[in-house]
Amino acid sequence: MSKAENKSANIRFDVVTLFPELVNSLTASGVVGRAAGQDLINLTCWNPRDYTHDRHQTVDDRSYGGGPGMVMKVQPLRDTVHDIKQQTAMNAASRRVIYLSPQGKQFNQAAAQELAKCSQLIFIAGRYEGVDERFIETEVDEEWSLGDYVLSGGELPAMVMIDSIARMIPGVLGDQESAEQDSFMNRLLDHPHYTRPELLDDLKVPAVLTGGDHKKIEQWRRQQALGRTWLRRPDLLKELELGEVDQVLLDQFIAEHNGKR
Ligand code: 21W
Repeated sequence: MSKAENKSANIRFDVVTLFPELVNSLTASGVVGRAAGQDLINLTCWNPRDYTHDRHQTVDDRSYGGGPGMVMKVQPLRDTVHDIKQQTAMNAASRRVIYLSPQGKQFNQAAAQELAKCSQLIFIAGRYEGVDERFIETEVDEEWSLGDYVLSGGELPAMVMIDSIARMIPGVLGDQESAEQDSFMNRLLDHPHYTRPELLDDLKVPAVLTGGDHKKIEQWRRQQALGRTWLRRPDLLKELELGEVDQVLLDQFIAEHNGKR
């Protein structure tokens, strides 16, 4: 077994944040809450303000070179990370220090899968204009972004990453939920879903779904998944090598749309 991999499946998330109550709310409900309750994951927040030594508990300072916006100081962040490593004493080979920032690589499902192999992830959530570059150089292993839109800090991105990574840990999802994990997930969009009533105003559930022919249903769902991906996310479809059956289903869908998106 590789030292760098988390085969015990258990994972701990440590989050360095000025807003621990915001991040801790992740464990109050839902899938992640249940996982924490079962000790499949551990989430612990660490406030860099607790690692300051001045009367005002200063964690930020003005930017060298001038301009508006404050920068997070190195010392409180560095002391926090060092204390986490000391107190938690996890195998350094299966531990990552992750800084959330708009300059990072864009997070996706493949990254979630890779990071779920670690046994400890230490997230640094920045506020203000971000952290002193020397903290990144000396303490950070990886820098991740959620995408090209502006947020107020790294807390929500850390929570998003923890949610998606926790779902990959065996036992976190129930049988019903984990059925979704296999097949083409994250390479193809999902098919439409319907529940009762069968007739809503003048809108009927597609007849194939109430007909009881499970082979037909499977085929219809597959075709809808392929068709919607063609309509809405041609970028995803371009990455796929479709099999013969899939190609026929998609060609039929496209023909029914007169070839137009
Ligand atoms: C946002 C800090 C923008 C600084 C360009 C040049 C973490 C984030 C964050 C934040 C600025 C993530 C500027 C997606 C995000 C985060 C806070 C820079 C001035 N822009 N993923 N100068 N989006 N954001 N503002 O915002 O900490 S991951």
